[in-house]
Amino acid sequence: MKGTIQQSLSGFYDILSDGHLYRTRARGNFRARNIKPIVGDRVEFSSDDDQHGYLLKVLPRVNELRRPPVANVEMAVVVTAVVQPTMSTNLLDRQLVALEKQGITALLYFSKTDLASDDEWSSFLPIAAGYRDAGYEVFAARDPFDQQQMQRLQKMLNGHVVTMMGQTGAGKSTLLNHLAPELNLKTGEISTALKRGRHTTRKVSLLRVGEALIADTPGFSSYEDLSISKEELPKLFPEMAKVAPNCRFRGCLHMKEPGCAVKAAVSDGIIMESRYDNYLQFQELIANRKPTYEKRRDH
Ligand SMILES: Nc1nc2c(ncn2[C@@H]2O[C@H](COP(=O)(O)OP(=O)(O)OP(=O)(O)O)[C@@H](O)[C@H]2O)c(=O)[nH]1
Ligand SMILES: [Mg+2]
Ligand SMILES: [Zn+2]
Repeated sequence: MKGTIQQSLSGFYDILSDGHLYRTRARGNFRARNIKPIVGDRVEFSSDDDQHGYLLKVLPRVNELRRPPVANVEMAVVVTAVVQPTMSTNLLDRQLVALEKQGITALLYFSKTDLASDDEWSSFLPIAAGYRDAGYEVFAARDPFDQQQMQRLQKMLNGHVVTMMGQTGAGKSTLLNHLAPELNLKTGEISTALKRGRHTTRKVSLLRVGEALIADTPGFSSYEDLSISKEELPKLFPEMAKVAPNCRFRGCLHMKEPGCAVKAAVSDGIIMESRYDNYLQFQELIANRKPTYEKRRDH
């Protein structure tokens, strides 16, 4: 049988298969082969009855996040509050770059839209449109829990392993509670889910939200260390990558080069200025962190 590990706890692996949960133990020499099954893993298992069984084989991983350890994450819901705190497109773009780097599809959900004044809302609208034009799926209804929006989001998540991302207090748990009220997640306090602290359990689990499996966590904390090369960065901005073939020079970094199609697209209002500014700032970060980057690359 095949399934997905939903939870791992002291030697047991709970495997979800066709809506059924099986509590299994690993059989065979996973440790000797240096394989540690983690949540999100697609696995083969045998079962003695409709509740128990043995984990036999971990199928090849598409990707693997370290913190928290989750395999095969295909999607991330990036939750960003439009107000409270003031929105930072810089932080959002960092998260998007990190996700692009991992090959994870980002869905942009904007929370606290109900708290925005009419003025704040009007200045937010072009930002939402900009991300949509950049190629991202955007969820930004005036009512953050608008039923149609919730249905559209749930539909996109179904069948996938998903991680939540976003600043603390952005509204990740709140959103999940609206998608699946039975979860009853704690909100309004720092979440300790999946973090290995002194007082937290070593349990790592994915939540069942409709037909999706979701990690309620910031996901991975690679915001600061963009271990990305300067040549790679422009490829992680999809809207820039799209027009880059029209730049005069191949390998154009869209900085000082003449005949740059990206800069032209920014001037023409086709690419968001904030995205381009953040791009330049990330390039600067990369330039300043070059030694660290090269060291890391060795292992
Ligand atoms: N009015 C309003 N309040 C919201 C919205 N989203 C979240 N909140 C409130 O913001 C606070 C923080 O929300 P949480 O869902 O706990 O935030 P979180 O992203 O899970 O935070 P961490 O678990 O610490 O990472 C809570 O008091 C929520 O009720 C929203 O869309 N509108
Ligand atoms: Mg939370
Ligand atoms: Zn260019």
